[in-house]
Amino acid sequence: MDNKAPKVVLLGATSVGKTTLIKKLQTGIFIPDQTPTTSVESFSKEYTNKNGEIRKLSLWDTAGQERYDTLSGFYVREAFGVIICFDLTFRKGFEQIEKYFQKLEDADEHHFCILVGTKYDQIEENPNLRKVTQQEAQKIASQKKVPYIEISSKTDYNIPKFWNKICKLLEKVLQKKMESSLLNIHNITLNNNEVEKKRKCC
Ligand SMILES: Nc1nc2c(ncn2[C@@H]2O[C@H](COP(=O)(O)OP(=O)(O)O)[C@@H](O)[C@H]2O)c(=O)[nH]1
Ligand SMILES: [Mg+2]
Repeated sequence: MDNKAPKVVLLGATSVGKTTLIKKLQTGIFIPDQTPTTSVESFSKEYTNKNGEIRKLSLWDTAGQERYDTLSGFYVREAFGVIICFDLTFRKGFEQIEKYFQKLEDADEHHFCILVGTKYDQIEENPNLRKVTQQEAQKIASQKKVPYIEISSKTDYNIPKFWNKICKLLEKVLQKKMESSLLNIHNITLNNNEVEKKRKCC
């Protein structure tokens, strides 16, 4: 575990493919039939930003079962980014994504979020398996003001695009955090100067 790299947390119901996606990003391989995640696991991955600087982000896998909800909430609070996953072939799971969006209310002030529809390969193989249309997922994403992307860890569909997207979103968050901490330092300096002025005049 890398506690220094900015945390990006994956959320979503059991079996949507969170662990498989993380392993795919980690190894480049689709490893089917992951053992169910029962705690929180993480791994760090490097990326190069547009200025050519090498940065790291830490992806945190969570368990989808309700009994782990408090635990995942704890990680969301510290997260710089949240990836909400749902399975494109499982309608009921999609109907539950609101609860993951609600967790964001507890998140750090500056964070990003992205909505991800998983297992696109199954739809490519058999379009009848699609249980959530692109339009309705896009509509929810637009309402929540977050990007939406459909991916497949199995065929690699949109995986590089997804990875680039989260790196860019993280860069924006880091920029905002830097600006806000500079602003805080500026405010502290201003306030101190005010105190200094008052002291001098009294
Ligand atoms: N066809 C297909 N199956 C997937 C994909 N991603 C995950 N799976 C399968 O979905 C099941 C649950 O995946 P897992 O990563 O354990 O889900 P998690 O509970 O969200 O971590 C496993 O059998 C995976 O092999 C995908 O992109 N395509
Ligand atoms: Mg898992």
